[in-house]
Amino acid sequence: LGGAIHLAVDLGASSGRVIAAGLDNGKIRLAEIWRFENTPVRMNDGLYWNHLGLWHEIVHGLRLAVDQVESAQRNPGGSNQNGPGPRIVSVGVDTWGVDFGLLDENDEILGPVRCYRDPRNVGMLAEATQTISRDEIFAETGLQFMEINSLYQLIAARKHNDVPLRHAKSFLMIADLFHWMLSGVKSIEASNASTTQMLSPQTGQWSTKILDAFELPHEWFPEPTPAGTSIGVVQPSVAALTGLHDVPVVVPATHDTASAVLSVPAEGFAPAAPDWCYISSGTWSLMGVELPKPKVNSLCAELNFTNEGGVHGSTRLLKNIGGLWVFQQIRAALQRRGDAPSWAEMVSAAEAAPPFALILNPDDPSLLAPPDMIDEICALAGRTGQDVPTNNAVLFRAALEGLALRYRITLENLERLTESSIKTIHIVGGGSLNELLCQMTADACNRTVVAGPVEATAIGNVVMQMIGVGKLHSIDEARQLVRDSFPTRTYRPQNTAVWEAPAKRFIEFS
Ligand code: LFR
Repeated sequence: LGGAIHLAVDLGASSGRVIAAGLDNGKIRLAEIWRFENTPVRMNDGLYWNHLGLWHEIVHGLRLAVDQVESAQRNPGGSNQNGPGPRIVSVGVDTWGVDFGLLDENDEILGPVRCYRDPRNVGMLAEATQTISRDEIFAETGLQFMEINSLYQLIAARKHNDVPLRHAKSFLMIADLFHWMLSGVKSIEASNASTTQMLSPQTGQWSTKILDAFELPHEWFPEPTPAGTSIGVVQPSVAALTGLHDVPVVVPATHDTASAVLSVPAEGFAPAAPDWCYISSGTWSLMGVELPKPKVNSLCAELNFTNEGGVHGSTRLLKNIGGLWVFQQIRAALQRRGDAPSWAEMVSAAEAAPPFALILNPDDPSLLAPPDMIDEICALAGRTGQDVPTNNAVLFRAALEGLALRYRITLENLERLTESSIKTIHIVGGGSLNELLCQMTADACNRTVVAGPVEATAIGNVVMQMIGVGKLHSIDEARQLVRDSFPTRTYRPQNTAVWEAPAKRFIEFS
């Protein structure tokens, strides 16, 4: 890579990366500098993120990036030898939503950071609606009801008389926490703030009604910062560790889903009547449309869709679907049993397995954080009167078919909500590489699927930094660049009729 380089730290629920990105002949080029695991840690009854371990990996990855750039400056050569030498011009972090850290009056982090699958959140939605009704919460926030949302995590903390909560003076979402570690500047980026269920989708500001109802101090929540803002430069202590001297910290759309949707290679930005939808496919599948404004109405509440804040004032009307989590956790359960199939082996076993031997709803609450996914699926099969799977291939296939069936229902509901007809489904993220799942999606939904780019979250992070430094000027321009830079693969519906009966059974079991 030559010329201006942007460093994207992209943290997902199972791994993190430091990626260097730049333009080469008018195309984005990405170089993965460092990849590390991210695993929630169980301690006593709680589930946490190892935020210091993550920070350690981030610093290491940034140092490696600087080393590589410096070595390229010393030894110009390679594909960009005629262009200017490489130089790092910005850095930004995107992460999953809803989780947060708290700082005390001295700006010290208070305790470990909780993971959204922490069991203490269970029951907190019911608890919240004793204070203010479900309808009112929805009218204020436009967000789908999930007990993982920051609001319910805060209510859980209050109920447990949590010491960090009692001493808190600042609230930062996970990406903000890392931006603060990088720059020393506290800010809350808008797209991630919108996942808290404490923000108004209409104004983009914190909801006074929600904060007051739950006695959450307004001072914790500064005005949300728009994506693309330069909040400062890498602070000297971090520059000493990484070599990133005076490099601006440009916050991207810090919610990974917002970044992923930004890099969907579709034509147009936030159409009022969308004819395409997206699935950001990873640990979760986030399926929805991009709209010019939020849709906070009774149908949306009934179908439990969410209005999350996107870039440049757009709204992501979407549904959280259990995603590849079930598939990943089946593998983790097998690993504990001493068996470790590769992803490719799991997918080919699924392909060869008999179809629809088990109908599995990936959003069954029992699958959110079970101690052992295989035991839980077997128990769920029993509870729904289905044969308990006796071989692994049936489990693998059920995890993928269940997703495709859920996509089918979500698509119908999206069309009802937006009163438009969706012609194309864009699948971005890691799941876009799963050919079996892409074809199942095309068949179950009877729509054309366009798969790719796989690196959607990192690409969205990078293009927003490019907008932030003035290299790109609009979302349309960013998407054109994504289209020019990354190939996609198209899947046409083939075998659609066989999905009719399973779709009916799926609704019975859900
Ligand atoms: C995807 C994601 C979803 C959010 C979930 C929990 O990685 O960010 O958008 O609902 O993780 O944070």
